[in-house]
Amino acid sequence: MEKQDLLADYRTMVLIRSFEEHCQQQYTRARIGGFLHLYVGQEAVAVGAIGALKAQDHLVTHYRDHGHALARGLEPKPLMAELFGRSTGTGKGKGGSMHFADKNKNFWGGYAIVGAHLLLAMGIAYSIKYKREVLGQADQDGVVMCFFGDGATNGGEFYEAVSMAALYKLPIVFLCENNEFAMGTPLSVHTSVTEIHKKASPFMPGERVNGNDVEEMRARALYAVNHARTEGPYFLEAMTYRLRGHSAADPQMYRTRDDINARRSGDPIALLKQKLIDQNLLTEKQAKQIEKDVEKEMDAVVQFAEESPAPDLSEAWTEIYSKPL
Ligand SMILES: Cc1ncc(C[n+]2csc(CCOP(=O)(O)OP(=O)(O)O)c2C)c(N)n1
Repeated sequence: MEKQDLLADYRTMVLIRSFEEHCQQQYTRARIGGFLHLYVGQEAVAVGAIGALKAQDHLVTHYRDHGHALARGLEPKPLMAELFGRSTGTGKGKGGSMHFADKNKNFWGGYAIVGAHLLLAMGIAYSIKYKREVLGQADQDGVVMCFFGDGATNGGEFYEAVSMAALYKLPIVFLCENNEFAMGTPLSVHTSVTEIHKKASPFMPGERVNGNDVEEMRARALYAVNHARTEGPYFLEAMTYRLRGHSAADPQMYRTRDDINARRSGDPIALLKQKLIDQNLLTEKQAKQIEKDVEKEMDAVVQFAEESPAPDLSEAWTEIYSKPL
């Protein structure tokens, strides 16, 4: 990777971390309500993998979607406004944390039902192939990247999605973020096959990658995306660790503070910072400046959300169905 790319990735990861920290603060102040699943500790997965996509590619994800949205280039201000339930939000304040989306970025959400979105992603991949091969639309060369957690691979939809994607050789990358927990249940307790990529191995090629290393993540995602575009589905299992609770309301009785502290050595932002410093691409002073700049940006982001108006009452029944009742 070029110097500029790694530094840009570093900044995006710091931005995601800061966005999440501000979400936590605003949740505590009751400015944000409902469920809030933070992405702290997993930033390198989104930044590495989504950076491998082109504009015509598609992104589908689950409820832990803030990092994915920011890595896809959605602006932090309308995202924060969405969390505040304001009319300037990406979904006019009607979707909230679990339903970030932006059709201009081919970012289709943000789904709350564990595993169900794998089938939606597979359906988008099917439509791309159908348009290209049956309707003769040669410009249809997009790839779908679908994010989900390790827990999601225990549901039937997972097998339906990988099976059909393989059958039709669909242009899709299945990206499992193995953060070692499904809510409070550790990996070894919720699944008999803990090397998650092996669950998909009868259907498609795949591999386990270090999801805390943004460079490795980008390199393997580029390979996976190219494979999906030219040959068919590919499976990536990104090993990472969730440094916060499952949601903002999780008392984390299933692990100790010492358990979490022991895993801070794998913090993807600290790892990338050290790598950049070792390679003389960044100094401590420049790193501090990046953090300061991001903090300043976030203050403006929160202010924008705070000052934005609530949706008009007349909006309560609009945009619920694609064809209004
Ligand atoms: C069908 C369904 N069952 C249960 C839930 C409740 N639930 C929300 S998140 C979650 C755990 C999912 O864990 P994982 O797929 O590993 O993703 P992570 O939260 O770790 O990112 C569960 C059981 C749900 N939202 N949908």
